[in-house]
Amino acid sequence: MHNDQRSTTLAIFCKVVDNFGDIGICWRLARQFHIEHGIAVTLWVDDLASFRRIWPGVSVDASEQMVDGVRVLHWRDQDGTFQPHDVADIVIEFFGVDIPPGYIAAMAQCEPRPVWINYEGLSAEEWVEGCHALPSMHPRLKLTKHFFFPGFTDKTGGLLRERSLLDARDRFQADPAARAGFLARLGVTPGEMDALAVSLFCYPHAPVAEMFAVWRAGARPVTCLVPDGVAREQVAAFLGADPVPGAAGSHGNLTVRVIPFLSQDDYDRLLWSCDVNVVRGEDSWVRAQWAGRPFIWHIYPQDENLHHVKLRAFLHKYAANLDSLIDFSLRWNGVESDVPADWPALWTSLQTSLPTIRERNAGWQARMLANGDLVSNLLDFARSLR
Ligand code: TRH
Repeated sequence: MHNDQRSTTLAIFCKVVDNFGDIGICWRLARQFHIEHGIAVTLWVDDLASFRRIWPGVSVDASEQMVDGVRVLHWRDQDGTFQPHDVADIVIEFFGVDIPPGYIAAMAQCEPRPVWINYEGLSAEEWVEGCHALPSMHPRLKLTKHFFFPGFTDKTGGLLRERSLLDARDRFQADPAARAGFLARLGVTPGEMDALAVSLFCYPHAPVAEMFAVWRAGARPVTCLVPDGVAREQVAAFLGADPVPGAAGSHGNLTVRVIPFLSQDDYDRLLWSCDVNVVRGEDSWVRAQWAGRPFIWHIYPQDENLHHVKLRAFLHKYAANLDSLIDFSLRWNGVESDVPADWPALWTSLQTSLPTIRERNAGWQARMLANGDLVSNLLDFARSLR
């Protein structure tokens, strides 16, 4: 961004919601800006313990630390005075978090002004295209921020995807020994690997007990791999034991195994290894799309069931005519209907469609690839504003 020799600087402000929401996306953004574009990134984050869960190299006590080349600052409060030289060339506020007022005042003194981005949530709704890249003037200061929306079309910011992601996935998926070795490291036995493998990452209200009952009574052996802390109550009830990593139990045709909470890179390997992935929120949902395996999305709940609108918008784009996937996804997310959910029938129908869903995913990926990757798109946009 600058004409001098120093690299572009970028700051991301991230507040963790509901245990560890949003740090997943912010950390992925930070790493990619740094690794692929040589940008000096500072990540401000309020909850280092949550951050550490997805990236074990993080120290929870440090007010400032370098993590894989990214400067991480513990964002404790809104205090502090800042000078223009403290301000990054590009400032990203994540999901409209309030940047400290002193930092904003310093932004207004910079010449030229930094590019100020409000990074929004991913949605397949039609209105997103109309709002992507819109400016918003600061009410008092001579500053403008711009909305940046990830999305599924070329009129949005696209999806997060690292340059080497799909090659790494292809190599892994072409190598059965890599899968076997990876799963063995997580404690999965050879017998469990031969069953239909399902990874489970969902919010606590998902109908997990209902699915466990279906898989247990089903004709086909299922291994369900659950990272530590996910669906804790339902997993404990199934196992009849504390759901700590390494705990496993089988009833009928279902084995449930608790695995450690993985680093983001290993979590990708888990998605690449499984036949079906249950994912949630935003980042794991996008990773599941790139993994190329059938997935069920558990969307983050919103007031007045607004999330059901968002869910339907995605299913409309992604799963048109795949009724089994649509029906299962709506029920998994608590969309009510006149009749109670028939979980055995929903699963049987979904299972029959798995090969079709896999094919659909390949076409979907080709379309998403054509939109470019989000980080490159964001940088192009930022450069166009300077
Ligand atoms: O953390 P989430 O629940 O995120 C959500 C969404 O961003 C949502 O829109 C937001 O508003 C809500 O937070 C509060 O789920 P998400 O986005 O999938 O992020 C989880 C991250 O955890 C993701 O980067 C993958 C990572 N992960 C691991 O690294 N290891 C694991 O073992 C698992 C299960 C996940």
